[in-house]
Amino acid sequence: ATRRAAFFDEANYAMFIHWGLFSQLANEWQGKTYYGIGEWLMNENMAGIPVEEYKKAVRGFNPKDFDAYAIARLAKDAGMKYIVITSKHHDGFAMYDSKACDFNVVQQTPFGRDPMKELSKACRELGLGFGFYYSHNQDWTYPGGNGGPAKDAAGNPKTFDDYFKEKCLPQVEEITRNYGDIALVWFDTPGGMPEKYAKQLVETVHRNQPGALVSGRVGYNLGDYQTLGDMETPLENISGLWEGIDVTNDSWGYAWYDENWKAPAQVLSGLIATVARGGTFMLNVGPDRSGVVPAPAQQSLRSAGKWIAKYPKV
Ligand code: FUL
Repeated sequence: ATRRAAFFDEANYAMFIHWGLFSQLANEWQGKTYYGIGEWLMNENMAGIPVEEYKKAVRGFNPKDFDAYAIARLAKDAGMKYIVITSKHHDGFAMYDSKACDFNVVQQTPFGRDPMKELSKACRELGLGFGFYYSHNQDWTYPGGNGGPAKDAAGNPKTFDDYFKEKCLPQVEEITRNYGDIALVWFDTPGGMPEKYAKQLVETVHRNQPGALVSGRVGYNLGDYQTLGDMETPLENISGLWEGIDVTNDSWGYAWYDENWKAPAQVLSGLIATVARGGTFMLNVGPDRSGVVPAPAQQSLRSAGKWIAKYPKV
């Protein structure tokens, strides 16, 4: 635990990446734009896309300009120390080569590559830490997942336990075994999921990755550190290990219309407000339809990074 904590304490600035099938839809469905956080597009509060329809969208997923090294270099230039990326968000689509569930980037899209292999390698080569976001409770497309269908394709009822055993746990085994050493697993939105499942996930991560941290959002205070609310800037010192998370514009996942980019000074004020109060700061970017981080976000991060580079760590 000490080794894990030391990493977190020192590497106090990170790149968060929300990237998935939703990035290609970019808040647009059947010609209509839905405003809000892009990765929630299929949810009933936004476009309300039926599961079968959403699954068909994989045919258009081809972010052919994705360049893992370009993203890792951007994080470096920005002064960041590690990258945490969505391996599976609430929509259930795995952005890596998963044997546990075929609703994944390698098996079902024209893109056909495993971008997580590429990015984990690039991070290792450039000396950056690498971690995965994994939505453990919400899964809107797998039967039995929270927010997902209650029955499978054959009409059999499915429970959360089915989803957990068939998909969630096997996928967490995959992301903690197949990508080398990882820095952390960022579970999210535990909701009403029973504690025994959260416990099993924590055990799995720590068994496969003794050096990796588990985010507080795994639930039941079982994580190794606490995360503040989304886009929350702390107003006072907080004790223990904790992180603040924010966006470079308004959405986590890429939204075509969202141009509300933070200027370099805003990026720095979020970082300073968090780090000065004892936390670590994770700032999000959402690669666009072609797999590239939008240019204005790149510019802000790089220009903030130049300022950071001028002041050596004490
Ligand atoms: C949340 C999720 O529901 C959002 O989509 C996003 O991933 C954010 C970081 O955590 O609460």
